[in-house]
Amino acid sequence: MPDPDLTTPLSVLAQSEPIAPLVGIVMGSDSDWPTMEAATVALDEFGIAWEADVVSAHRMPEDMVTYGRQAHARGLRCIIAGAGGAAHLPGMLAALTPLPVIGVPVPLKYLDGMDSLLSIVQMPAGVPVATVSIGNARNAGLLAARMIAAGDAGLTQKMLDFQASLRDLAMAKGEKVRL
Ligand code: RP5
Repeated sequence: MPDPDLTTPLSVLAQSEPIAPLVGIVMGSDSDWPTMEAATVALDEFGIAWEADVVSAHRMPEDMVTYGRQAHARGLRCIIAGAGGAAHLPGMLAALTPLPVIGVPVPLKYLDGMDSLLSIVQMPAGVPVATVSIGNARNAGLLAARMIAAGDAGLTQKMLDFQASLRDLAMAKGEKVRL
């Protein structure tokens, strides 16, 4: 049961329906939101409650520490963290929380997101971040859904149905090129 003193996040940029969020989505800047929003779409498809906010590792380090320290006690089950450039947010949160952290490398104007990718993926042993491909916040949302679905028969069935729909889609694409 989450501590009632810790049930309110620092602030909220956006959130799903007002029930206790299971997934916390944070990003270094509101300029990351157009990329990160795809995670919320994926979570909505599975009916998983989320919250989203800007928690910058470099511009608001103390708030980042508070977010990371409180996330578990607030009832979150997973954190999705996106950042661009020198993208330290996912790794720092992984150091602060026992929750699984999924990192989203946000592509910026220069270097095509390779800087973000390498900043997030090269974590030292002992502090894991599950890094998705550059800009792929949808996969971050789907991976979070799989984590939440583990041990939940209803959500697992939804994931199986979703995977079957991917096969149907791929088969339909094949029809277009098959003789
Ligand atoms: C990073 O710096 C943020 O995650 C963002 O991707 C990037 C640029 O931020 P803004 O200058 O647009 O606020 O920390």
